[in-house]
This record gives sequence, structure tokens and C-alpha cells, in this order.
Amino acid sequence: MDFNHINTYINQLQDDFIRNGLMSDEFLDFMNENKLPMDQFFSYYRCAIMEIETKFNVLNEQFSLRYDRNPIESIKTRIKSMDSLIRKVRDKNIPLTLEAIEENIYDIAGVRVVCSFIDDIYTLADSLLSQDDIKLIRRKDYIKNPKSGGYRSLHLIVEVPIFLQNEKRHMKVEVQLRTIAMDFWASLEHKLRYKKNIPEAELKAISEDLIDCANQSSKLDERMMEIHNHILSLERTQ
Ligand code: 0O2
Repeated sequence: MDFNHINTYINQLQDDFIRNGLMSDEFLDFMNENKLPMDQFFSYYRCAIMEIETKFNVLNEQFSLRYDRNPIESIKTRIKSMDSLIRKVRDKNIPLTLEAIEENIYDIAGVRVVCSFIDDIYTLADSLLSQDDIKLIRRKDYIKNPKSGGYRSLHLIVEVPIFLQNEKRHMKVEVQLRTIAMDFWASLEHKLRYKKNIPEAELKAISEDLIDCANQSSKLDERMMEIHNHILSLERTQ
């Protein structure tokens, strides 16, 4: 059996498991019983996303007044899809309760901030983390320590309060900060990761090509940042 057949077999087993296990009567009962709490659960995460997105918009606004430029190119937000959440609950062996899911899964709410320059990533991250209502839960710097496949981004898991009618809740949000080049690379690589049935040799060749592209685009990011800093220093001396 070659690698592709093994992959297809594993995917088939996973699908069978989802059909027979996660789509079992027990699981469907859980979903029905928890319909209202589930809607509420996802709505809390949507509120947390709004809070974090606003914080970045405020920082962008302040930057544009102070330095006459916007460090943020774009902000994308997403709530984890039910399918992807169920897979994570299954893979990490997390008990099927909303409390356990909230406690153990950190990326239900995601905010991706795309910047022009690497320096901006760290400035924005530091500004966010210095706010007194933000608590840092986890930080992974894949810019200083890229993944072996070439992936680069700064990941922060933060906790932010949301204020409801009668209570305050602390919600976890995954913030990914990256440059335009890192984002461009990650979207292309993401396509490859979710593509099934690529012959092994082909997969290896594309992966190596992607590593090469990641290295080149990292050099480009560095050079663009140096040029930008140079221009700024010239402006200051004028
Ligand atoms: P999606 O569809 O983007 O949501 P965790 O299990 O999340 O607590 P993990 O996996 O170590 O811990 O988290 P990590 O490394 O911080 O990465 C989580 C997310 O970062 C991924 O989410 C991707 O969005 C992105 N990411 C990480 N590594 C790569 C990579 O090599 N290539 C690309 N394109 N994206 C990456 P999901 O849940 O995998 O996917």
C-alpha cells in the first residue's frame, strides 16, 4: 500500500467514525439538548472577536494620526466551523461538554491581522498585550522560529472580557499576526494541506518549492522593512 492509499484509508476510517460516532444518536441528542447554550456559546465568541477587532482598529487609527500611515493592511475574523471543532474535540479527546470545549480549545474565535512590515507585527502585539484587560495565555513566534514547512506568523492566545447584561465573561481568542507575504504564502500552502490524493513524489516536490518560496519571501520582508526604515530615517533628518 503506498502513502496515498494509506491516507485514503485513514480518511475513510475518520469519516466512518464521524458518521457512526459523532453523528450517533448520542451526539445528535447532545446537539439538540444544547441548541440554546450552543448558540449562546458561539455568540460569546463573536462578541470577543468584536472586542479584539475594535482594539486593532483603534491602534490602526492612532498610528495613522501619529505616523501618517496604517500598519494594518487587513483584518480577517472567523469562528471555527462546527466540523473543524468536532474534529478537534475528537482528536484531543476532550469531553463533550461546553465547559470542557471552552477550557481546552483556544481557537474557536480567530482574528488574523495582516501587516505590511514585520516591525509592525511586534509593535501591534506589544500594544495589545499591554492593555490591562488583555491576558496572554500563550504566545508562539513562528516568525523567529518558523515551522519546518516554512510557515511564519506570530500567534497569540489572549483572553478578553466581554460585558453581557448581567455578567462579565473572559473569552479566549487566537490572534495571528503576519505580513502580506506570509499571508500570501500561508493561503497557498493551506490549499496544498487540504488537497487529497496528491502523488507522494509530487507532494514532496511542491513542499520543497514552498519551503524555498517561504525563505525567499522572508528575505523580501526583511529587505522591504529595511528600505522602509531607511526612508523613515531620511524623513526624520529632513
Ligand atoms: P484553520 O482552518 O486555519 O483554523 P492548537 O491545537 O491549535 O492549540 P497548534 O495546532 O499547535 O495548537 O496551533 P498553532 O501551531 O498555533 O496553529 C494553529 C493555526 O495556525 C492553524 O489553524 C492555521 O490557521 C495556522 N497554521 C499553523 N501552522 C500552519 C502551517 O504550517 N500552514 C498554514 N497554512 N497554516 C498554519 P488550523 O486549526 O490548523 O486551521
